[in-house]
Amino acid sequence: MSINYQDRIPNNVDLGSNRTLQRALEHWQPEFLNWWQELGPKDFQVADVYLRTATSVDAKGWATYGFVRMPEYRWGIFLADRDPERKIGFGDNFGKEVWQQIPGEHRSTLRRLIVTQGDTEPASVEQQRMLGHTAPSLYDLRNLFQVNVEEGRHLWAMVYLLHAYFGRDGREEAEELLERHSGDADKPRILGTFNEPIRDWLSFFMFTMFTDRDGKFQLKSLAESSFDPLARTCSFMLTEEAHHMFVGDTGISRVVKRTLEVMKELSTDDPEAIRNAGAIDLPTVQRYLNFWFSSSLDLFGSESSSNAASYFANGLKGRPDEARYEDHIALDTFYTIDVPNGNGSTKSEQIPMRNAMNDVTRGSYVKDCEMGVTRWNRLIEKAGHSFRLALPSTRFRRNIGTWAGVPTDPAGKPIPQTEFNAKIAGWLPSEGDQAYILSLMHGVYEPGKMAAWVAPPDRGINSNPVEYEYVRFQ
Ligand code: BYC
Repeated sequence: MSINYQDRIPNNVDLGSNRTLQRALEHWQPEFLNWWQELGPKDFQVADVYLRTATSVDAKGWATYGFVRMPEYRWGIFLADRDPERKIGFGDNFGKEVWQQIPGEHRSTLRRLIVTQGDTEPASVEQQRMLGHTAPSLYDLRNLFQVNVEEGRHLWAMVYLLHAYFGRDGREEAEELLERHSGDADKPRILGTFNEPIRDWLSFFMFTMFTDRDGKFQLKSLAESSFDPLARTCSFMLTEEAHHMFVGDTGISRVVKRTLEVMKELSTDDPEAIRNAGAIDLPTVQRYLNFWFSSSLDLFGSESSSNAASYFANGLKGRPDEARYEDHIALDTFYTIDVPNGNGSTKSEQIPMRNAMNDVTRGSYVKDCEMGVTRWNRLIEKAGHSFRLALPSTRFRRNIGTWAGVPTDPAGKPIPQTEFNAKIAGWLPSEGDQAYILSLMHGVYEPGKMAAWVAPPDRGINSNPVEYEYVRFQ
């Protein structure tokens, strides 16, 4: 169904035909806007920002670009078109009709999954709210705001499901999504990474590279759900998510590129000299990468998870790209995980495949992250340097799962706690690193100008030049 922009809430779900639901969402809308004003991007609400807005949900041509003030962005409800032939793709009900309504026995579990997904969206906006003050260029400022408004829309996507399918409980959950806040001592966001502060743009690029990529894999898993409205909304969210990861991936590439230019100019790889020239030395990039990648690994949950097994059995949450697997039942198969053996080394353990679904998804995620690292390393190699960026092991610095609290080095080798305590400061951004990175953060708002620590992008947005005035201040 085409998108209706005449309604107060743009939608392609024929919202006008369900007055009760429409009224409930229209009641939530001002609460969302209040939240946006209070905890959304600070101080840029009257700027005209060159943003894309969804105009249709098909793969091509869904976006239209134009100058919009963020509070006037048309947040709405967009689901990918319904496939009337779609069948359940995995688990105990494989091959049966997908559900247009929620079976009573799965109500609370699905609600929990939708709330957890929904909670991350406003959380990320809250985490990033101060970054506009220190954007390295207008191009980057615009990208930040694009990411922010789309995360706001992803919140709408989950709130629509809560209102439309979960009655009063759903409406209460929708309110609470605006009451928990990132880093709040009393009412924090649900998942760990979404309570970490993002004070600088290197962290923002790491977050959009690694944490938004968790979003990609979780949304892919939910796009397989037997609950068809959830699957359809996640399919469309994925098309928006791609740009967020692009911002992170190319952001880190641009940091590396600039550092390599400075290394060439100065003929040195000495971090001190590189910092004196206002760029970010590669070991510091590695420490930020270690922090955000390891935190994001926790977002996949435990290696062995009875929650994951029951999500899969009941058809609530599948594997990303489930169709690529041969066996969609996964009942009599096993999966091997490495676990600590308690003596400073590891042993293999076989667990039922269904219990391993979190780790299967994490494995696909790690491969996807590796492609980015390979691209960055190619730049370093081409510049003639032997330094290589690397993903730390999935055992390193974990807080959730089999390796939670187990001291290992970045390569995943178990080490004594005392050694870990002595070395961890060198593996993660130190206070000195953070102070240095923060010292580089200054807003650069002249069209085409870039901060000295980051190279310009290869191209602008929507065929516009990099020098385009992507944000116009009043
Ligand atoms: N922090 O069996 P377990 C995105 C909890 S990002 C805190 O190990 P399960 C985005 C877990 O909730 C994608 N708690 O794991 C990115 C459970 O608690 P309950 C967000 C954690 O349940 C950037 C307990 O530990 N979407 O979209 O199999 C910008 C034991 O759970 C953590 C989703 O996450 C953690 N890291 O899987 C904007 C999809 N990890 O229930 C947006 C929906 C686990 O016993 N969520 N726990 O109280 C899920 O599918 C699952 O909840 C998880 C965990 C994959 C997160």
